[in-house]
Amino acid sequence: MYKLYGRNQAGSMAVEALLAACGAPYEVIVLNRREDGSFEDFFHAINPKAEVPTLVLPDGSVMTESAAMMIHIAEQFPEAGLAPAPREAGRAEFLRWQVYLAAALYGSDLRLFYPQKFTTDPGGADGVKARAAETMSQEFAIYAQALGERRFMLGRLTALDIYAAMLCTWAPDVDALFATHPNLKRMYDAVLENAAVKRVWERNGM
Ligand SMILES: N[C@@H](CCC(=O)N[C@@H](CS)C(=O)NCC(=O)O)C(=O)O
Repeated sequence: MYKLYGRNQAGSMAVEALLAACGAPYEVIVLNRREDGSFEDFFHAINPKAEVPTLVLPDGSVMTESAAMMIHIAEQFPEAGLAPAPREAGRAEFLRWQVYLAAALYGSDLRLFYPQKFTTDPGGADGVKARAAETMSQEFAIYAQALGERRFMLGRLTALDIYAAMLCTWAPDVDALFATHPNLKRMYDAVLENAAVKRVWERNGM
């Protein structure tokens, strides 16, 4: 049984959706923040960075980093076909974009939503936020250009598209994002055609 620590609509949403789409046995522990914004003490003991998603694997070991989880889970359930196998065509592209989304776009999202964490200057948060929004639009544009006319980045639904769909929901103006990049909207809608993903989106209050 996988145990996923998450928060609704946060980075755990894509991991939860992938577990569901793979038919994996899992439970979700939805964390709430304390008044000061921090998570409860017990969670710090599981993940010293106290970030969601945090995944406890069936063998009891703890995994952090959402991109690694997406790759690992998809590999554990090859019959679900949600990632190309290591020697299959598209594997390099899969890894490239999965890491790109996590390192670039997720990073920009964090700077946008938690700007104060990225500066020691008490008046610096607005600048961090403004630059993060600019960077994020460039990063979405690069992803959209690579997607081109395809419904899914690799031609069929993979973990990558589920993760990309989650990131779209974090854009400061989702309607504007989709108006600028209709192919991202097409990809997003196609991801949500998966019944398991849709159920998880709904459970997350989307
Ligand atoms: N690199 C990590 C980033 C995880 C992360 O920063 N998650 C955010 C929510 S999306 C978080 O838990 N931040 C701390 C907080 O909310 O207090 C990953 O990809 O899993």
